[in-house]
Amino acid sequence: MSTIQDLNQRFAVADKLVFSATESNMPVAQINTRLCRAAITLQGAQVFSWIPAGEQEVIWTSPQAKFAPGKSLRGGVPICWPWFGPHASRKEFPAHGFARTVNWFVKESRLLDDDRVAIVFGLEMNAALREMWPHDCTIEMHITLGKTLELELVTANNGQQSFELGEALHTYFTVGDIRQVQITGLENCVYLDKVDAFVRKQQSDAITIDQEVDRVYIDTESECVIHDAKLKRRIHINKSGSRSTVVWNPWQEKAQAMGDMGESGHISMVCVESANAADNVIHVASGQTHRMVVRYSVQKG
Ligand code: TA6
Repeated sequence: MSTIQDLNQRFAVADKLVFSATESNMPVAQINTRLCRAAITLQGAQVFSWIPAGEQEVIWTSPQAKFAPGKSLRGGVPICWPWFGPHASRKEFPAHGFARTVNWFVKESRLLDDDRVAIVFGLEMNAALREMWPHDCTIEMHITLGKTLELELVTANNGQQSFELGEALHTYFTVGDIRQVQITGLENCVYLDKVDAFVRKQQSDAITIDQEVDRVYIDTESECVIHDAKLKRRIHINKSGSRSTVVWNPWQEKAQAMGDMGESGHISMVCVESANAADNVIHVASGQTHRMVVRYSVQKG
């Protein structure tokens, strides 16, 4: 793994993108421009803060989040890849795949003409990872940070065989009070209700949350909007190359059992995840490249 000095020599952009280390010695990319402030751990290529100019924090990271090598970080934008949820046949493999708990490397960084910062991360498929995922493929995460946050997860199949891919950008959003939030964009969609034995149901109205919610909405590429009455803002989520949207809030009891959600963490977060899961896992043929692109923006009111 590169040292902080090495990262700064090769990829820092003046004082707008610099690399530093957490107390636990994990490298972090810090972005500070006239458009936004943000932070990304190289472990998991995981954005864990994004504050567009004039806004409050958009991404929720638990006050109890553990920045520890090899451990998943509670909050931010965990990358679930190459499967979502438990592995289909090997229960001992990590939930949501391995991409979120291994170190990624920086491939490229750039300051764009309009002052956005673009960073490309790659993941080295070493022998241990190949044991869990024996496919010849390349994965990249392209992150572009400004008044909007754009994330592109690119999977290329370089092998002779096709494979099935499950994935999600498991984004935790900050909300003022989940009991005063509505999520629109999934009306009329079918979802698998994970808190009711995966029974298929249909969403009728906007989503409101006052208990545990864990749903995989399928066959939807719609824009979702998080309407936050307390923070008086709307977070827009636009996507392409993603046919599922997952909505999750563990609510109080499960949050407490998790141990890293903080005192009343479930009140101030909601996950709205752009995914390809369940019915929508992706068949990536030999030589094909699959791209999931997600864009977040914030409006007042
Ligand atoms: O995306 C929702 C979900 O799959 C839930 O079922 C819940 O367990 C959550 O992800 C968190 O998973 P994690 O492995 O990060 O604790």
